[in-house]
Amino acid sequence: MKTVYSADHFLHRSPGEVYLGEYVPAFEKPERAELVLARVREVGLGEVITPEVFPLSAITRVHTPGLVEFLQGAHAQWVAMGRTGAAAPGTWMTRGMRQDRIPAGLDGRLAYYGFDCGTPITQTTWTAVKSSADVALTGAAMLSAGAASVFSLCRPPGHHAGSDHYGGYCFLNNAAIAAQKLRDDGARRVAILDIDYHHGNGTQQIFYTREDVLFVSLHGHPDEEYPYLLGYEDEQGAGAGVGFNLNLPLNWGTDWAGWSGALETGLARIAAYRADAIVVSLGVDTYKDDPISHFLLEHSHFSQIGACIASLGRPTLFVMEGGYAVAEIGINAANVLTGFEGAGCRAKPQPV
Ligand code: SP5
Ligand code: ZN
Repeated sequence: MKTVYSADHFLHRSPGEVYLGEYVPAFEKPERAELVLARVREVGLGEVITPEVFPLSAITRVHTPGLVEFLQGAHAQWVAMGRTGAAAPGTWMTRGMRQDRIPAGLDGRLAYYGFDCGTPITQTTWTAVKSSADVALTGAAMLSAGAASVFSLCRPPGHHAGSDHYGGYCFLNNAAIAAQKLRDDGARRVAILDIDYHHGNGTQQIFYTREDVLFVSLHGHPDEEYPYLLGYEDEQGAGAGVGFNLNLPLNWGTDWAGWSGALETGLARIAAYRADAIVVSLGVDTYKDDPISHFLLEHSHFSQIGACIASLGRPTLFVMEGGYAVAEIGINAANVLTGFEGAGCRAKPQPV
């Protein structure tokens, strides 16, 4: 399996975030991608290639031009107002406020487009964000050209970014952009399997009314876990998309027994859907020692996850998302990929 990677990811480095009431070093940091890349090389997964550059029109297939222009220009406007540091919101849109009018000023647009303050925009963030989307798009193009599997080593991650909002360390939704590219290249049905610890609220929102992209997500229960307010089991899609959104929320303390049971349910849904291609939002923050998460998966379980996904027998694009146990992120991510290549799933989903 080839890996797509861009060193431009270094151009996004969050100065820090508020965690449990304290300002702490950012969990989402450049070392993450470097350690995944090092492990990919160590296990001999395959060639590592740099991405092609795609036009913004590939991004605005799933994001509003307003969000894209905002992300591109926000930091320059921040500096023009005489400010230093990174651009971040201090207030947010909520119930009873105008949702139909985008404020002209920068702070208003931060409040409109952003949904947390852990996703700061620095002077060079946009270049990193664009390269991450290009890493995903290049992987999708390789799949369209006949590759059986590709690993898009995206950073920053993407699955919390919706059509017109960003947050959760995510600015553009790399997996959604890739899924749309696969559709535009001719795949009739695309399934997105999101195994990051957090609910992929952005991906769900982007495809919620569509039947051509199935969204299946295993994640911390929204009653107790970020991003909250989305990811409940009764969210099954709307309009033409009814039945094409499957949330499998799991409680804190979920171990392999509980998690793998949900994976089996999710894979069976994808098999029944007869997807032409699969995009995996690959977060490894389900690991037992992840500093911000509460599931209990171990190294060997990540290999089994890869093998189970392989049993679907479909072209598969892996898109890197979260994972903050940095010392072990390479082992966990690469185990999914080598598990996929080696196969050997114990609980095979039954294709219909
Ligand atoms: C891509 C991705 O994994 N984004 C995750 C963003 C999570 N940011 C907020 C972290 C808040 C942690 N919640 C506190 C739980 C206390 N144990
Ligand atoms: Zn996550």
